[in-house]
Amino acid sequence: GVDPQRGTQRRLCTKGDEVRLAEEASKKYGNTAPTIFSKVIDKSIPADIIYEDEKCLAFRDISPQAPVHFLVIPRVPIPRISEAKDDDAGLLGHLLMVAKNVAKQESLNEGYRVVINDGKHGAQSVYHLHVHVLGGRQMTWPPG
Ligand code: TR5
Repeated sequence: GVDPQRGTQRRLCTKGDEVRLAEEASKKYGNTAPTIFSKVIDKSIPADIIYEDEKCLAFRDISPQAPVHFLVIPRVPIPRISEAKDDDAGLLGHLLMVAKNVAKQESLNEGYRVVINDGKHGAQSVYHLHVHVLGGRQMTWPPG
């Protein structure tokens, strides 16, 4: 016979991963407005993606501030580091591990800068958490 539950189940299971992740994130973080990075994730706009896995991706910054400048972003749209939850700890650790692995892949053997901008004073412009990795030149301190 026909299981009336089955149609619903199937529809849930066949929803795109990005849609499902966005739904989960909006439950967790409130109204998570999609940003340009959602389009990078779903590949509706082009980006120079240099690494991806089931939790995150890394792509070159469109306006590089150093010879090598890439961003590591989670697939779930956490808006900013200040809104991360305790159970995001594993994911945040993963982003840093990916940052250092991709830095090695990019031959940043003499070091690099890892930056997360948060909010207005942090000069954050895209409200989808991202880890900047900059290298290939001497950095200075303090940053502007
Ligand atoms: O200022 P925060 O920390 O929010 O950094 C946002 C970064 O995203 C900046 O370094 C921008 O240059 C970068 N950005 C912005 C866009 C973009 C991008 N990197 C790659 N691809 C991008 N596309 C397609 N569109 C953007 N608006």
